[in-house]
Amino acid sequence: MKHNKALSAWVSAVAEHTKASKVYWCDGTESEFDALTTQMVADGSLIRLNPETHPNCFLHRSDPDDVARVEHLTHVCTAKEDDAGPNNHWMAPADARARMDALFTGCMQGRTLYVIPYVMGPPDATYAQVGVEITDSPYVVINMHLMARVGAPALTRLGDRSDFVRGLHSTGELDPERRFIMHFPESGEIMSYGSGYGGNALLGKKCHALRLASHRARAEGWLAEHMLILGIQAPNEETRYVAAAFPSACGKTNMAMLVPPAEYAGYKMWTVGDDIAWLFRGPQGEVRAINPEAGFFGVAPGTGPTTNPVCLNTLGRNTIYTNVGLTPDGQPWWEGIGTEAPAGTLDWQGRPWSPGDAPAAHPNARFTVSKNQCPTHSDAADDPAGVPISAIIFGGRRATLAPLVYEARDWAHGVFTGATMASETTAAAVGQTGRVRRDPMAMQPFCGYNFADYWRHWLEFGTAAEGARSGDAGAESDRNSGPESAARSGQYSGPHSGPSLPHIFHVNWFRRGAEGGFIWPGFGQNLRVLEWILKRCAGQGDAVETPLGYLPAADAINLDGLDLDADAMDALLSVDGAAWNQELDAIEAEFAKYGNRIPSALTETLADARRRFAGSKAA
Ligand code: SAT
Ligand code: MN
Repeated sequence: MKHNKALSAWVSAVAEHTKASKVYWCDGTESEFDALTTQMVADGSLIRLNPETHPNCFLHRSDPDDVARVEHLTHVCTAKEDDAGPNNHWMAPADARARMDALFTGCMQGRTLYVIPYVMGPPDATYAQVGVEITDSPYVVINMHLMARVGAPALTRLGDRSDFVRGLHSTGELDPERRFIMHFPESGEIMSYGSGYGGNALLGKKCHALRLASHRARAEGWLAEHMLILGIQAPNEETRYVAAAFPSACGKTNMAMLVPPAEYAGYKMWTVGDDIAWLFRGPQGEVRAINPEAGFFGVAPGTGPTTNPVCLNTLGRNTIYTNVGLTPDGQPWWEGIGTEAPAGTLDWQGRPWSPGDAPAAHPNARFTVSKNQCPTHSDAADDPAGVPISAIIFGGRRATLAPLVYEARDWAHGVFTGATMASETTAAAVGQTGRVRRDPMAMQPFCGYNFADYWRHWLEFGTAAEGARSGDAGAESDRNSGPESAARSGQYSGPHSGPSLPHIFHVNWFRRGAEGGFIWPGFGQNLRVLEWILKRCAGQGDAVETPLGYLPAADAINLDGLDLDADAMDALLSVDGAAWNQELDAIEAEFAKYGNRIPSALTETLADARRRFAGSKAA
C-alpha cells in the first residue's frame, strides 16, 4: 500500500515518541477483525460468546474505573479561552500539548501501534471527513471497524491530502489520575490518554464527529449534531425524515428503531442513524442530513423485546458487548433483555451474580454493531446526498415541567428551545445520575466551541441559502442586525424563496405522575406524537398556542387503542406557568454565563417568553 506522505511522517514521529514495538496499518477487513479477536481471546481481553447462539460475538470487560465518558477530564484547547466557552473545560494548547507529550513518551513500549484510517460519512459525500486514529488498543481497532468506514475508502478519499483529523490514543495505565481527552479544533487534532472506554477512545465518534466537526461546521456553514435520524413512511406515502437530539442514554437508539404500534399497521420505519447527524443545506436550500457513523454503540440495559425488538434482532452476531453479564452457556445478559438470568450468571466484572444483587450489567454497558445488520436500516443512509429533514426534535428526560410535545413558533424560537433544554443526568458520563442539568441541543458534552457562538451559528443556518458561508460570526459582529434577526421573521420559511426549514419541536417522554411512574408509554407509542409532528410540518395538525409554543389541540394526537385516560393526557400537556417562570429565571442565569457574546435573538426570545407567561393566567 502506498501511503500518504503526511500520514507516514506523522505515524513515524508518533512511533518514535511512544517507542512502539511494532506499527500495524489497519485495512478494516474481516480477516483483520478475525485475527485481532482471536489474539484478544487468547490474551484474555475478550471472551468469545457461545458460537451457536451468538456467532462471532465477544464480551469485553473494562477496567471498573473506566466505564463512561469523563467530562471533567475532557478539554477543548483553543488559542483563546473564550472560543471554547463556559460550556467547555479549556486548556491552553501549548500546556495541553506539553502534558500529553509527557504522558505519551514511551507509552507504547512493548505494545503494537495500530494506524486506523477511517472516513466519517458515506465516502463520496461532500461533507464526509477522513481521520486517522493511532491507538495501542486492539479493542479500539475492532470497535472502529464497526463504527466507521475503515481502510481503503479512507485512504482513497484522502489521496495525498494532509488535512485529515489526527487522533492519538493510548490506554496508558488506565489510571484515572493519568487520564485526559484533549481536543485541538483549530488544528484538527485529538489526544486521548488513559481510558479505553467508547466515547473517550473511539476517537471518530464524539471527539471527531461532534467536537471537532462542530467547530469546522461553523466555519463551513453546516451543523454537526448529537441526533438520530429516522425515516417514517406512512402507507402509500413518501418517507419523511426527522432528526432528534436527546442526551446520552435517553432513548435515541430506541427511537431510531421504533416499531409502530398495532394501530399503525402498514407504517414503515427506516433507521438512518442513532447518535450523530451532520446537517447541511441541499441544492434547493432544503436541510439534509447524513449519518457520519457506520454502526451503533448503544446502551444494552433496557434493550429488550418490548422496548427495542429491532435492536435485539440487530445484535447477536458480529457484535461486541462491553460490560454486560455472562450466562453459564456463554450468552450476554443484561437487565431488561427479556429473560431471567439463569443460575450461574456472572456480572459485568465476572463475579457470581444472583437476583437482588447490584445490576449484573453495568448501567452504561454497551453493544457495538454494524448498522448494516439492522433490519430497518435505510438504503438512504449510504446516499452521499443525505436525506431531507422535515422536523428537528429536541428532547430531555424531565420528570416534571416539559410537556409531552410542543412546537416552536419559528426557527429562532426553535433555536431558543434547543438552547434552553435541560435533562436528568444518566450513567453515560461519570458522576451523579438523575440530576437536572442544562444540556443545550444535547450537546453540552460535545460542542467543540463556545455555545454562544454555536447558537448564533444555528440562527444563521436557518437563514443561509445553499452555498452561503457564515463567515466570521464572532463576538465582534453587530449583535443587533444580520441574519439572526431575519430568522425571527419567517415562520420556518427562510428569507429566500426556497423550501421551508424543518419545524422545530420539543418532546419529553419521561414526565412522571403523582405516583412517580412515567405517564406516557413511550417507545413505539411515540409514533403517535411523531404523526402530529409530521402533520404540523405539512401545515396540518391542530394546535393551540400557549406561552411555550404550539401544543397539540385536544384529540389532535391519536390515542386510539391506547389505555390512557383524559386526565393523563391533560397532565402530559399541562404547562405550569409558575414553574415555567422559575425555569425562565434559571435560563436567564445560564445565558448570563455567556455575557454579551450571546445572540440578541435569544435574549429577545427570552424576554418575549417572560411577557407571554406574565400575560397568561394559569397557562
Ligand atoms: O460513550 S459515548 O460518548 O460514545 C456514548 C454516549 O455517551 O453518547
Ligand atoms: Mn451519544
